[in-house]
Amino acid sequence: MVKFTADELRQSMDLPHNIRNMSVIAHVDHGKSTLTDSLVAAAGIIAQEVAGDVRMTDTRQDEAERGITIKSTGISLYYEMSDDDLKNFKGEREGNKYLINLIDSPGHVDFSSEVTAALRITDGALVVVDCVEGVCVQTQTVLRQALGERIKPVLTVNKMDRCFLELQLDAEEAYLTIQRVIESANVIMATYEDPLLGDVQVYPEKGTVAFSAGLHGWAFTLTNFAKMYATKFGVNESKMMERLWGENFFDPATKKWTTKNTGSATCKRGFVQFCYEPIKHIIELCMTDQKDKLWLMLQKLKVNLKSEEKELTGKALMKRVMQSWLPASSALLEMMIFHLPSPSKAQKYRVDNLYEGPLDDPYASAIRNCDPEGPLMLYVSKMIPASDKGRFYAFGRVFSGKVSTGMKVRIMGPNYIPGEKKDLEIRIKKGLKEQMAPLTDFEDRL
Ligand SMILES: Nc1nc2c(ncn2[C@@H]2O[C@H](COP(=O)(O)OP(=O)(O)OP(=O)(O)O)[C@@H](O)[C@H]2O)c(=O)[nH]1
Ligand SMILES: [Mg+2]
Repeated sequence: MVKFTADELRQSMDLPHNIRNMSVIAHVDHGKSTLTDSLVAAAGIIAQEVAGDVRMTDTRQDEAERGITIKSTGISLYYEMSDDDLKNFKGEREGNKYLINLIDSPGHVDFSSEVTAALRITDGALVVVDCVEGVCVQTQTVLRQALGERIKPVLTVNKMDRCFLELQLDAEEAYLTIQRVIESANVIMATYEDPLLGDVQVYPEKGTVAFSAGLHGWAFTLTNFAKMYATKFGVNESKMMERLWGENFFDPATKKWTTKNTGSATCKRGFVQFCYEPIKHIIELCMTDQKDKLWLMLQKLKVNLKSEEKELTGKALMKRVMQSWLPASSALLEMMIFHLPSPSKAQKYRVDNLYEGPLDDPYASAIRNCDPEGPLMLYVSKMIPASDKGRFYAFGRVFSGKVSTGMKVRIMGPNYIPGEKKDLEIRIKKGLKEQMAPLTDFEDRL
């Protein structure tokens, strides 16, 4: 059942600090639409059991038939986070209710104009990379495009189940594979040093990289595991996260952390010992039907399954167990809320990219301040044909002011040049005359 009402969604639009506008970008087939399903399921729009299979954002018949995304699809999701989830969040926020406007984009190069349209109206991007295939050519292209638009990226290393089930990599090999994937994404990001955007590279130890298996609905960031182990090792969570990545090794025999492998048989990398191997163990217990051992493990992890779920076997059991232990939605939401900018924050620096007029005029200021009382500034990123011929729905984002039916709007086409009248149209819809006010001063400029 949908976990929010239209009213709640509307109210959350008034809290700009609690909004994230983001796109999901990647090379074709790296699992964007499948992963998006987990987020859609967490908002209650589809059931958890079918998440990953229905690909909710592939709405068109040709998309469903071909199993490929052709058009970008936007979806607004509303979540209530717990105080505990947000306890380490240092940024501005107003309460615990969050609105995520997400656009699932196509990865195929033929449809890249859809990605361009999506990027302009978002401030953050979830970059999805298949852990086996790595950073491919279209990942590079869309990542460059995103950075050019001053969009802040976070990364998820996806299809992690392939490491366990398909390749059966040993843990250290898997670590090196994942590390290479992250490094190759960072190589591209490092070339986009932008003082306004800050460091755009991603780091597992800072929580800007997630590890996911969209098909099975699970994902984690090192935050998840740091929370589990911080008390055990008597350190705070951020220190623990650092130990769970890179050259940090632990030997249970001596109970010592080192920055080099000591060569002892029990000395292993933090990530391997505390993240990868526990997951591998649970997956093996599910796949080999060793239920007694599995229940014991789950009890320790405080994961409760319903009795009918305990009857499942094999992959179905693994999917349910992993979904309950490390729900993809929690890890991804946390990463998006903590590390992607809100419109209030992003519009301060993105105004240069968004507005071609003088940057000190009232329109630029309204965008910069994400001002609901300012003049209406709306960017239409695409036109979607309506069912009656010749009519379209305009899909876009309001950067300032408020939009409603009956307003007089000045439409600046793609060839419009500030100060000229080319490609400019004024449309007035009947009714609501008083709402024209914010736009009349717009005319004075021309
Ligand atoms: N093993 C595995 N397969 C996955 C996973 N996620 C997606 N897939 C499979 O990968 C294929 C592509 O998934 P999609 O979600 O359509 O990928 P996409 O990135 O949205 O593709 P486009 O939008 O067409 O670029 C499908 O066959 C999925 O079942 C995963 O976590 N693990
Ligand atoms: Mg897709």
